[in-house]
Amino acid sequence: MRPGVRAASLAAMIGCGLLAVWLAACESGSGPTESGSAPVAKETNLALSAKATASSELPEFDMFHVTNVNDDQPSEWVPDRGKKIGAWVQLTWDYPVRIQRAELELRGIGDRITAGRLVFSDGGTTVPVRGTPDFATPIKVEVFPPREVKWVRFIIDAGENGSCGLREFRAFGEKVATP
Ligand SMILES: [Ca+2]
Repeated sequence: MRPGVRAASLAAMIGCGLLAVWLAACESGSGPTESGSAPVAKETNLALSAKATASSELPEFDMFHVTNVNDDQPSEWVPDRGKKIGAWVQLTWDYPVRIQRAELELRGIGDRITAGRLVFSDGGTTVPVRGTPDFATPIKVEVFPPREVKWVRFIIDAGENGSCGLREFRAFGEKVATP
């Protein structure tokens, strides 16, 4: 083989080698990939479309209204101090909803709810609610199996300090399709 032809063949072999390395890198996952880029469905907080009612509101202040539990803001609902145990807050919809999870965001101060329960308009089993170790962590409640209801009520059974209340009462799920 003449020197010029030999050099051209060598260059072609090196080129093929580089191509093989690049292909191997792609196959091993170190190259560009689209895995993990699928969009994640966002949960719907049904509370934002519900009407909120409560057993009471703290009477001596004009800022702890029940409508604060589903406004997606740091505003707070606080029941009457003397009626803390057994106080309740309820979300009601004009249409049936299927609830699979609830979340209770506590007030950002030391008044901590330590126990409670969820009751539903279907009259079925009560779902117990246990408090979190600190008031900064929202209480998450799985509702399994999901409940098809028109309202859900959270009842306070125990709490620390005098003014237990909630920043937000969230209910995640979906609107039930009606024929
Ligand atoms: Ca709020």
